[in-house]
Amino acid sequence: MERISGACPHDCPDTCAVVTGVENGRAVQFSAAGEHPVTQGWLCAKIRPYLDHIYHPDRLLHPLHRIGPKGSGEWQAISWREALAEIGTHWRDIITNYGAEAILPYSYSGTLGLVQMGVSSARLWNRLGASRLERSICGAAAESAVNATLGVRRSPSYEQVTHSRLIIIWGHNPVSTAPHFIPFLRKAQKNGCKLIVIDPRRTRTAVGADWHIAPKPGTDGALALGMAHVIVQEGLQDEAWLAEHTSGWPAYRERLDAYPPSRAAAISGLSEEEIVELARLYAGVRPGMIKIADGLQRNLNGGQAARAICALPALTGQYGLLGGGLAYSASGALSWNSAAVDHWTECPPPPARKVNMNRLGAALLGEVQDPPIQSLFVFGSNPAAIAPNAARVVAGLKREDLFTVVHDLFLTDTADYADIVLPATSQLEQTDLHKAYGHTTLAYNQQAIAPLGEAKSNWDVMRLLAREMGLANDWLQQSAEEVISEVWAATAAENPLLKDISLDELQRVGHLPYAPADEVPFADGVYPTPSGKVELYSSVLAEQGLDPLPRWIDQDDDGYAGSENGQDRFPYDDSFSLITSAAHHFVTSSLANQQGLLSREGDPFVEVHPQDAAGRNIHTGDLVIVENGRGWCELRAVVSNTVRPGVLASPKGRWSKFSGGRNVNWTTPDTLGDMAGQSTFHSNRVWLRKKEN
Ligand SMILES: Nc1nc2c(c(=O)[nH]1)N[C@H]1C(S)=C(S)[C@@H](COP(=O)(O)OP(=O)(O)OC[C@H]3O[C@@H](n4cnc5c(=O)[nH]c(N)nc54)[C@H](O)[C@@H]3O)O[C@H]1N2
Ligand SMILES: Nc1nc2c(c(=O)[nH]1)N[C@H]1C(S)=C(S)[C@@H](COP(=O)(O)OP(=O)(O)OC[C@H]3O[C@@H](n4cnc5c(=O)[nH]c(N)nc54)[C@H](O)[C@@H]3O)O[C@H]1N2
Ligand SMILES: [Mo]
Repeated sequence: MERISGACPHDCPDTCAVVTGVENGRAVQFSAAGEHPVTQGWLCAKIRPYLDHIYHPDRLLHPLHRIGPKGSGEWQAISWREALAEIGTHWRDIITNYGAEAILPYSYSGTLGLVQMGVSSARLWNRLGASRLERSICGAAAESAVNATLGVRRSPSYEQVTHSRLIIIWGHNPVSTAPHFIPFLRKAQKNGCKLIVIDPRRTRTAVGADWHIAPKPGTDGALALGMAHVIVQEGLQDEAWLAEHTSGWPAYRERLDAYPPSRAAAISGLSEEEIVELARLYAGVRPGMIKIADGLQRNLNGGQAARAICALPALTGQYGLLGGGLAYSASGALSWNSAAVDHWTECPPPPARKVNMNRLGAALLGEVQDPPIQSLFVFGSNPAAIAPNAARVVAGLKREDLFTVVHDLFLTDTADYADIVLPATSQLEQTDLHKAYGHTTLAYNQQAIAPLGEAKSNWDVMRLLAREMGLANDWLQQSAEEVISEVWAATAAENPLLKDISLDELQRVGHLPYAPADEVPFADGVYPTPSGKVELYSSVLAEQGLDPLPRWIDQDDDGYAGSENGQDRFPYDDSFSLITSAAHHFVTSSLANQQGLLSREGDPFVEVHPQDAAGRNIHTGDLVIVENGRGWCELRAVVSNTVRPGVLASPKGRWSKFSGGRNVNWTTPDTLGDMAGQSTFHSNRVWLRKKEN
C-alpha cells in the first residue's frame, strides 16, 4: 500500500495533515498524519469516514446539460468539449452585449487550498474582467475589527492555552468547529484554568465550562463595554500598559460612561451581578485568554462587538502575554505574495466592480445593474443552501435569461438550477498547498488517486476556460505544481518566515511549521496599525466613516421591511431570535449529504426553550414552522433548556432538497452588518408555531 500525505481542505481552523493509503489506484485507508502539532494523530467525527465522501454513490462523474425547466432535475450527460464550447458561446455573447462584468464567479470555502481556492478565484476572472465577489459571508466584520485594532490577525498557538489561568470562549464552539483545540483546553483545565463560555446556546463547548453565560444574541458589544465599565470603575485597568501600548484610551474611557452594568444587563438579558463578577474575574486572573471565532459577529452589531472584545486584553495589559491576549485567527501570520496569486498587474481590465456575496438573490433580481448579471459560475460553494434569504437566491437562480454553470462534486441545491453542471475532483484527486487560519503549520496535499470519472479540479477548469476564451497568458496554463512553486518563490523572496523551510522538504514530509509554537503574538509590542499601537480609537474606521470607538446600537431584523410576502399575522413581542450555528457533523453544507453523518445529526431540528414550547403546545419531535417576512421552513422541535427563552437555535448546512424543500436560510436576512459588508445570519427574528396536521 502506498501512503500519500495530504491536507484536510475543509473550512476549519485546524487544517489537519492526513495520510491516504492507496492500493491499486483506490484509496483504502484515510487517517491522521503523525507528529502534527495540531492534528496530533486523530481526526474529527466529520473527516474520519472521508472515504464515504470520496466514493459517495452520488458523486458527479460527467458534465451535465439541463434539458427540462430550471430546477426540474432533468439532465443529459455531455462531453467536456461540448460543455466548454457552450460556456464559451454564452460568455462571448454576454461580453459583446453587456461586458465581462455581467459574468459573476461565486466561490467560497468548499476547499481552502492556495491553488483550488485562492488562485482559482482570482487569475482567470481578473484577466477576463468579470465582476469580483465581495467575500463577506463568514468573518469579514471581525477581520476588519481585529485588523483595525491590532493591525494584523495573529493568534496564540493552541498549545499556549495550557499557560492560561482563565479562558473566556466567547461566541465560539470549538468542540464542533475547532476540535483539535479541545485536548489543549482540557489540559489547561486540568492545570486549574477556569473556563467561561459566553453563548446564547448551551453548546457542546459550554457543557464543559465552569461558568456558562447566555446573553441574548447580538448583545456582546454591550456586554464587553459593560465589563470594561466595571473594570475602569473599580480601577482594575493596567494604566501603564494603556499609556505605553494604546492610542485613544481617554476617548474610549469616556465612551464607557454610556455602558454602566445596569444598561449592559438590560440589553444582554444578564443580571448586573453576572456582569460585575465576570469583569472582576477577567481583570483579576492573569493570564486570561479570550477566544473568539466568527459566529459571534454574524449580526448587525458584529464588527463593533469584536472591537469591544478586542479592547479587553488591552485594558488589562494582556496582549503579548503568554497565556493571555486574544485568540482569533492566525491568517495574518503569513500572507502569500498577492501578485503571484492573482497576476493583477498583467490583467488589462481594471479591477471590476464588487458584488456582495450576501446579496446574491438581490443582485440576480436587479439590485446590480449596468450591467446586470447575465451569467453565474459557481464553484466550491452552494449558495442556494448557504446564502441568506434563500427564497430570493432561488428566485434569482430561476431567471430564464441567467446562464448558470455549477462546478461541484455533487448535484447540490444550487446545481439543481444550473444550465451546465461540471464534475469536480475531491481533495484526494488534486494537488494543493494549505495554510491554516488556526495555526502556523503548512500542509502539502499530494494527489493520491486519479480523478473519478471525468471530474476535474477547479484550477484545471480555469485553464480550460482560459483556453476557450482565447486568453493566452502562460500563468493561466501552469500546472498546480507550477502555480505553487511560483507563489512559494515570490513569498519566500519577501518573507523571512519561509527562509528556513523549502517547498521540496514540505512536499516530502507533508507538513512543516513556519513559526515556532511558543511564539507569543505581540510580545514585541509591535502593532502594525497607523499609530503603531493598539487602537482603542481606530483611525482606520474613522476614515471609513464608521464609529471609531466600540459601541452597541439597537438593531434587529424581522424580514418584514421590504419583503415580498410580509404579512402582519403575528405581533413582534411574540417573535424569537433564531441563531443558526455550525452543525457538529457537517462543514456548512459540505458532507451534509453523507448518510452516516446525516443519521448521527438526525432530522433538521430547532431547539426551543420549554417555556416557549409549552405556550404553543410543542413537544420534542413535533414538526414546527419557523417563519418571517422572508420565508419559512419546517423543522423538528427539540424542547430543551439549551437555549434561553426567546431564542431558537437550528444548525446551518442542511440541504433544502433533503429538508422538505427549504432550510433555515429561507428565513435569514440578507441585510449587511456594521462593517465590511458582513452577513447577519444571526440578526434574525422569526415566529414559531406547531405545524397543523
Ligand atoms: N463542525 C463544523 N465545524 C465548522 C463549521 C461547520 O459548519 N461545522 N463551519 C466552519 C466555518 S465556515 C466557520 S466560519 C467556523 C465558525 O466557528 P464558530 O464561530 O465557532 O461557529 P458558529 O457555530 O458559527 O458560532 C459559534 C457560536 O456562536 C454562538 N452565537 C451566535 N450568535 C451569538 C451572539 O450574538 N453572541 C454570542 N456570544 N454567541 C453567539 C452560537 O450559538 C455558536 O455556538 O467553523 C468552521 N468549522
Ligand atoms: N444560516 C447560516 N448560514 C450560513 C452560516 C451561518 O452561520 N448560518 N455561515 C456561513 C459561513 S461562515 C460560511 S463560510 C458559508 C460556507 O458556505 P460554502 O462556502 O458554500 O461552503 P459549503 O456549504 O461547505 O459548500 C461548499 C461546496 O463546495 C463543494 N466543493 C468542495 N470541494 C470542492 C472543489 O475542490 N471544487 C469544487 N468546484 N467544489 C468543491 C462542496 O461539494 C460543496 O457543495 O456558509 C454560510 N452560511
Ligand atoms: Mo465560515
